[in-house]
Amino acid sequence: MGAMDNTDLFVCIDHVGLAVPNLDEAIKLHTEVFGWRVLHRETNEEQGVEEAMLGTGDQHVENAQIQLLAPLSEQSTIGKWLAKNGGRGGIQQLAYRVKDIDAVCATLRERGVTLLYDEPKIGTGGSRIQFAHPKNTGGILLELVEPAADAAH
Ligand code: V0V
Repeated sequence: MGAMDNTDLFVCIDHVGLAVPNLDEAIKLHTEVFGWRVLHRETNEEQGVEEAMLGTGDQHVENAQIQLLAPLSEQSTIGKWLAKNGGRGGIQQLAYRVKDIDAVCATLRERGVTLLYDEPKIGTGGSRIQFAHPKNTGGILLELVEPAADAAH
């Protein structure tokens, strides 16, 4: 598969992922104080998270979302991240939306980026997700998201 043009790589910022110790408390803060709305909530056993996607009241196709990520166990990725960060919440990941995750992954691999999984895994709302290790990205955990075909965006 040939490399893509840079303009074809990312559609927009899909979401910013916040690690939180307690999902209900975090939802309360972000809805009651900051005015976000809960768009979707689910448990993803494979990723070890209970998560909620938050959007603005007037959500358009390319509005970024906030993803609240609470750990299912202390050994999960988010559990370990929280332990390393003093148990407090914080920004854990930045997620870019893509149209064709397989093509984007192939291009990034050609450019020397280390991706975590051989094949994309299932993310929120039936999306396909992949991550680039922070060592290749200037210290940020980058996620790629290809929304499910029937998703609103
Ligand atoms: C670790 N490091 C980070 C980081 N986590 N840097 C920036 N952002 C993060 N979130 C750095 C850490 O400071 C170390 O740097 C190095 O990476 C190794 O750290 P570690 O504590 O040993 O961490 P690991 O290697 O156990 O885990 C790091 C990886 C892990 C990236 C492998 O977080 C991972 O598998 N992430 C992908 C899956 C994920 O995040 N799932 C939860 C969200 P130094 O000290 O070596 O310089 S699920 C989700 O997003 C869903 C469902 C969705 O979007 O739909």
